[in-house]
Parts: sequence; C-alpha cells; structure tokens
Amino acid sequence: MKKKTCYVTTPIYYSSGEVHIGNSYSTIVCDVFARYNRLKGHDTFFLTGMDEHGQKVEEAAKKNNVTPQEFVNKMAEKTQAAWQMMKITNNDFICTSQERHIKVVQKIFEKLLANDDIYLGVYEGNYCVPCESFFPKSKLVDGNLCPDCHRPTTVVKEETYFLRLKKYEKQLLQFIKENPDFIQPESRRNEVISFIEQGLEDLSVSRTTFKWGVPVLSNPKHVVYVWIDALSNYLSALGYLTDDDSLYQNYWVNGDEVVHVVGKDILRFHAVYWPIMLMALGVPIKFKLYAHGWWLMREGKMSKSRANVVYPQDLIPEYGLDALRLFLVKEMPLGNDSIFTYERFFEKYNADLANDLGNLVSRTISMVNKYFGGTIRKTAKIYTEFDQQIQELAEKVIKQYINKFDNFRFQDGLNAVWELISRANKYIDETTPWILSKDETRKEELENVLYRLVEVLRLVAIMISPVMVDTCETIFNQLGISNELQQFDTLKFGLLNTTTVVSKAEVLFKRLEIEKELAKIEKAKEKEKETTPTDNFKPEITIEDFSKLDLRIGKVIECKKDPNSDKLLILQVEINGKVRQIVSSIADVYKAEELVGKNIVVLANLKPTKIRGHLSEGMLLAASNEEQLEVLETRKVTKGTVD
Ligand code: ME8
Repeated sequence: MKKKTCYVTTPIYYSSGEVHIGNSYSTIVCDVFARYNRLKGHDTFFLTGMDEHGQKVEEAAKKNNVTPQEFVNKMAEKTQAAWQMMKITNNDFICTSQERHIKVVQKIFEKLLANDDIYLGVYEGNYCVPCESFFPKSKLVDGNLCPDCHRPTTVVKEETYFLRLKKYEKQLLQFIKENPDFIQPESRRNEVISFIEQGLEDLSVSRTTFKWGVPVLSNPKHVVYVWIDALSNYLSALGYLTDDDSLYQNYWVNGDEVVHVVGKDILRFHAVYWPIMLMALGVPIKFKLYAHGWWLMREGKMSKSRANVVYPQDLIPEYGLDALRLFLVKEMPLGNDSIFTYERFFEKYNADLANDLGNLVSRTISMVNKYFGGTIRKTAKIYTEFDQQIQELAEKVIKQYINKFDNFRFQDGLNAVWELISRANKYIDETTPWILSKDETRKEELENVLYRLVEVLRLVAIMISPVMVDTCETIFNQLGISNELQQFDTLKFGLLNTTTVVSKAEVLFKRLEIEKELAKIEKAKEKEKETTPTDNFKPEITIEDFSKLDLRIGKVIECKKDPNSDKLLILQVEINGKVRQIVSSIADVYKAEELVGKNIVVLANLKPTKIRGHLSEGMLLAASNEEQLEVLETRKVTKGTVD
C-alpha cells in the first residue's frame, strides 16, 4: 500500500540575516512536524533553504567587497551549520541562486507570460528595499514610510511586468471561504480575507534597476521580483517543469498533505500571491498554511542594535538542544507572539525538565533497581484507583497528543504530555512504593506501580521524540526499551512485557540556580557589547583618537574612472593651492563627471599608499546609512548667506 505522504516547508531565509531563536522557531516547528510524520510512518519530504536574490543582498555584498554569489554561499553555509546544530532533518536545502531553481523560475515566468497572466507595463510607486515590497502612495505612512517596517521607501518608475491579481481575486476568495482550514489559525485567515476584500492590485513582478536576480528569459534586462522567485522554491525543489518531476508528482499532485509554515509577516505573500500563481499555472492548491507569531523581547523585536538578539548557539552548549527545542515549541501557541526572557527559559527548564521529566526518570529507575534488582515484569492487575487513573490518563493523553500534533498544535499536545508526566510523579506519592516495599506480601503491588511508571515513561518518550530528539533516546536506553516498542503504533498502554533498566540513572537535567545563570547571561551580554559594534557601528573611539585626523576642504579639479576597475575613481584635488591625487572606490555610486567642481572633505594626513598601482595621497570622506553612500560636500557660509 502507498504510504501517506507529507511535504513540509519552511520559509526560505534571506541571506542578509543570521539564524537567531526567532527564525529558528520556523525551522524547528517544521522539523517537529516532519519527525512526527516520519514517526507515524508517513513518506515525508522536508524542505528548507535560502532566499538569495534581491537588491538587499546585492547591496550587502557590495558593502562587504565580495560578489553576491560569494556572499550568499557563505550565509548558506552558516545557516546549514546552524540547522545541523539543531538536528534539523531536512531532506533538501534549496538556494535560489542554484541553477536548478533559476531554470524553473524562468519557465514559470514564461508560462505565465504565455497565458497572459503576466503583462508588460510601467510601474510608478514606492519600493521598500529592506522588505523587498512595492507600495502604492496611498498605503505609505507619513507620505514616504513603508507601512510594514516604517523605513523610508524609494520612488521608482520603471518598465515592469505585472502579474494579474485582480483577475483571480474572486476565485481566491471563494477558495479561502470553501476551505476553512487552508489558512490557520483563524485570526490570520480573517486578516487575509479582509485584505483581499479591500481589492487587489496587479503586482509588479520584475525589476530593471539591479542585476542580482533571475533574468526573465525573453527579456533579460528584467530580473524576476524576489517574491515570485522565492515562492517558486516550493515547486522547483520538487522538479516541477523539469524532465524528472517525480517528487512533484509524488508529494504535490498525488500527495496527501502539503504544509507551508510561515511567520505572520509573510502571510500575505503565501496566502494571496502564491495561490494566485498556482491558479494561473494550473497547479492544484494542495497546501495548508500555518502562520505563526513572533518571538519578541521585552523591548519589542529582537534587533542587533538593541543587542538583544538571542542566538541558539549561545543556549545549546550550556543548556542542551532539547531544552531549547522544547521551550520554543511548548511556549508559543500557534498564531500568537511570545516574549522570550531568560528568566522564563530557566524557570521552565527547572519545572518541565529538572523537576517533572528528569525527576520521574531518575526516581523510577532507582526504585526499579532498589526493589527489583533492575528488572520488572508486566502485572495487569488494578490494585488501587490510582492505577486505574494513571492508565486512563495515559490513554486519554495519547489521543489528545495525536489530535493536536496532526493539526500542528504542538503546544497543546505537549501540555497534555506534561499533564501525564506530572500525574506520574504524583502517582509515586499516592502509591508510596517505599511503604509497599516494607511488606513482602505487597511485592506484586509494588511491581505493578513500577511497571506502570516505566510504561508511562516509554509512552512519554515516544510522544516527545519529534521535539526532544536526544532525550527520548536517553530515556529508551536507560529504560532498556527495545526498538519495536519505540514505534508510533506501540503508543498504547500495556504493550511492554518486561524490561531491565540501567543500574544507575544518568541525570537528564540538572536543576539550575536561576540567579547564577542570569548573572552569567548578563556578563556575556556586557562582553558582547564591548566587542561588537551596535547598529553595525564600529567600536567607540576617544576624542584624542579623533583629533589625530587632519580634515581639509579640497576642490575636485579632475576626476577619471580607472579603466581597469569597476570601482575606482581617480581624483585630482586641490588643497591649499596644491594638487593631490586621491583614489576612491566609489565608482559604483558616483560617475566621474559628477564630482568635478565639488568641494569635498579630505583626510589629509593619511599615509600615502598605492591602490591598484595608483598613488593615493589622502582619503575623501563619505558617509552612509542603510540605503545610500554620499560623498561629504562643504558649503561656504559668508555673511549669513549660504552659497
Ligand atoms: O521573510 N520570531 O525571510 P526571513 C518568529 N525570505 N519568527 C521569526 C522571527 C521572530 N523573532 N524573526 C523572523 C523571509 N522570523 C523570506 C521568505 S519564503 C518563500 C521567503 C521568521 O529570513 C519570519 O516570520 O526574513 C519568517 O517566517 C522566517 O523567519 C524567515 O524570515
């Protein structure tokens, strides 16, 4: 019989950012879903990757003096290393600069053009580079600011291709209304419906002002808009429109379950543009969308400039991978935001792991050793109401767990598992094995208690295995559970017959002294502040450092581009009646003739040096913000007037 299939995808990550606990969350929940489906025996394909094209990356690469390809390769390597550290079990890692992806995007674009779902026109409006999004004037905040990130937008007027969104507006709305679980949770679905009901504008889907993108095959001066490029990854990775599209046939066309997981910030792209693209391509809309909220800090969003970004690499070596995975998955309800604090992380570590789970494992193993020499057998009798209750609860929790995990409600599923863990700890106190052990006639009753504890732990270990990928192994090993009894279809109370546990339980989670841990974090933060520039500023300097600079006004009397370099301009600058040659790598921002005649600021006491064979006697000053770089010009102030 053909296995049920499951295809699960993360958003593909921008190459401009680093992996922190926020974006790790998207990947970890997908990993949990993929592992859960594999546990159920489903044929599962889990995809993640990198969104590498766009103006933002082109500019970042320029800033770092590397090619965009070099830049994105490095980021892909770093991201993959982070996923490995988090034991992410993706089956493929797609990068949008890979040939296999580019070819499919080009075919998709041409297919849409041929169907007249894409047409050529002129776009006039505003563009937000950090968000890689177009906005009509009417949507801007305070006339010019991006409605999403509140940064200044730039005005663009260019020839562009448009994707017909309007044409599909009604069809999409009908689809969403007929498929109530297409977008989850419901609050997000309602947002999408109201967005569509306000009316859709055709979407500009190509750019001509930069190069780092997928060229439109039939008109290569255009590159495909990054979102069209990026969304296509979900199909290009499956070989859609290629000679071998067996993955596409298996996991999409004939697939049983397709799940796209996205953060709330990118819902619109997935809930509006993507299904419309599929409708236009004639590809069935097979996917469900799960939109999750954000991990926030007390101050709001995590950001480097606030020095409040939490990196998994900082937590995992100290507290373990499973503690982080469990915390992220169990503390965030689907759809809502959650605030990350170290206090909460440590409190939950102590409560869920050291007290509840860790304690249950160590108490159980030590009693099995103490009272039965390490081996217990199944006893099916019910001696007390507590025996009955724990068994019933285990059965109820298994049902809840499956229902919640099937529907991506991991927090609820895990809460149910923890109810069972707590109940098992309480069961020890209720049945008092230390008293039973004193009475030889109650030995069987005692064995029955311990059997039930081991059996509950076996079930718990199976249920947490998609989340706590190392701990489940340790529990199985410590309890001596055979491979067959670790499988999903053995999630039934009472299947264990006999087992021999390890003679000494290894402590799974040591209780943390919260104050001490918080102090450690504070210290590490201080150190980081000292060594890393905030907001990408360079480390502080003193006024003494600054006063060493000799700044002079110079007039550019001649300026030429170095014929052997794309970057260098060679300027002749007059300072105090003498002409100096200054070489500057700003040819990608300024044309040579633009600078002639300008009064600029020159660092005059910089040691002369040769740049690409040209003598440079000083440095012209320029300043930058996130969007642009500008040469500093001076204006003379005379008798109250400015000229
Ligand atoms: O949006 N908490 O990429 P991205 C939770 N390339 N999730 C967070 C988060 C936080 N603090 N910060 C980021 C992109 N994320 C596009 C996707 S898909 C075809 C293209 C999540 O690197 C964010 O919500 O900016 C998004 O789901 C994911 O990280 C990738 O963000």
